[in-house]
Amino acid sequence: MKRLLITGAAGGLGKMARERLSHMADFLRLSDIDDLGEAAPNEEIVYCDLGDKAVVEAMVAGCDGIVHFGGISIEKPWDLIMNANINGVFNLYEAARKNGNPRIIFASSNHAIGFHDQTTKLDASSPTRPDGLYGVSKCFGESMASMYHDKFGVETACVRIGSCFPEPRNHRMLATWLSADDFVRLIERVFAISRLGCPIIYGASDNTMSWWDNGQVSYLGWKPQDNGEIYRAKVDAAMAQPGADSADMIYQGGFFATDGIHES
Ligand code: NAI
Ligand code: 15L
Repeated sequence: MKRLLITGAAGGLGKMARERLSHMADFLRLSDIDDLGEAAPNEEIVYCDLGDKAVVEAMVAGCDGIVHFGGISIEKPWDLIMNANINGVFNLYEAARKNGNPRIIFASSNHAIGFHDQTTKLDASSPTRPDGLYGVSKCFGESMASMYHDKFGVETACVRIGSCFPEPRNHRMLATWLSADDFVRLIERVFAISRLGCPIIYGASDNTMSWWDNGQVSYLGWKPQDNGEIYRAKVDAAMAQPGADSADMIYQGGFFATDGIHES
């Protein structure tokens, strides 16, 4: 690619992508509302609130691919979610439609299906069961991606990311963990494959404990290689395993499922 856009580049995953994806394009265009520091010679920095349609269009112009990490990433008041994850996603897809249909990775979340219980195995056809307003916004993003694919041919990988941190932080994340290495391997496949379509992909490593089946996207050729299980002893030593009646042991989305509406 000539130019790959990374939104949310000041965030946790955006910083990882900034470090790890420079081999994929001549230029990385990095965008956020937060500080992005100095641009390296192969980087362009664009400050952009995703809720601002005109600025989003300028941000997307000239990009051949988009890794869309920008937005509200946990449960928050609705006005924040609406600006970044609802209006922002619409603005991004309109900008893509008007600028040559760059391929998109949409950072969806396990919280789109977080109300399913942990005994249920899900695949790409399973119904969504969002566990909060944030999860609802991710279902909206997946629907937006689907419509822009069917109607306008914009291709998107909707990645229902589990928990992408350096290590699993609790017992639930032994199942939901996605290593940065496995995520980078997935991003490489998404941009390498000739026909992507608009698949739903569960973003998890090859964890021994697993609730998700990626069989329907085997055509991507993505083979996660890491396994959260190697951290089990460390997690056990750091904290007691929650009781069987705890949200973290019942719902795939863990405590998000029992969290209330954040009014302010
Ligand atoms: P983060 O919260 O660290 O980064 C999100 C970035 O988006 C921040 O730098 C923030 O400034 C920016 N942002 C927020 N509102 C914005 C707006 N209105 N306009 C422009 N930029 C705005 O989140 P993280 O962990 O890096 O996640 C990245 C994406 O992946 C998010 O969309 C999140 O929902 C998704 N995700 C992440 C998971 C993880 O385990 N890290 C799990 C599931 C989904
Ligand atoms: C998410 O969607 C969040 O962005 C991230 O911060 C974690 O909470 C993750 O899900 C998770 O469920 O572990």
